[in-house]
Amino acid sequence: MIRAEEAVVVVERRVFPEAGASGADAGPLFLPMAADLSGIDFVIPIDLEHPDRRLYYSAMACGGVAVGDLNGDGWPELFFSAGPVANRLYRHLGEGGTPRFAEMAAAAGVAEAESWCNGAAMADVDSDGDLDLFICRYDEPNRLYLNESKSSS
Ligand SMILES: [Ca+2]
Ligand SMILES: [Ca+2]
Repeated sequence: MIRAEEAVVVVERRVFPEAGASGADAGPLFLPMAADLSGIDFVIPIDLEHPDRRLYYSAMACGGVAVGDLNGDGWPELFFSAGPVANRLYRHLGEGGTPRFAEMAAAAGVAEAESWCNGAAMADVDSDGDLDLFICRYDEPNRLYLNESKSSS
């Protein structure tokens, strides 16, 4: 299990060593960031009492991640499909500097707390200029959520 304090967020852009002239001298590509700083405290638990616990033995166990600017403010949101627990949608607070997020899956209507979700993608499916969210669910139909952010603003 990954502890919340081990959650990693990119805090600095670096060039991959193969692409840059300075190579490995540039230091690490990623730095760990504490959950209390980022606001991302998401953990997929191992719930041995869950009715679908058999999924831990297959590739269906873990969730997926989708990243995109859902509200059009120029900052990327993070969506985690979460297997045995409710999904998480972290809205980027857009403050610059250290990235900070606020969880809003239930408010956005994408928590899917009763489903075992195991994948996600963002794309502008209806060509209205905003990203929509596709969520894969185990043993039930997948769901496409059309983003209504633009129509409600
Ligand atoms: Ca955003
Ligand atoms: Ca759209």
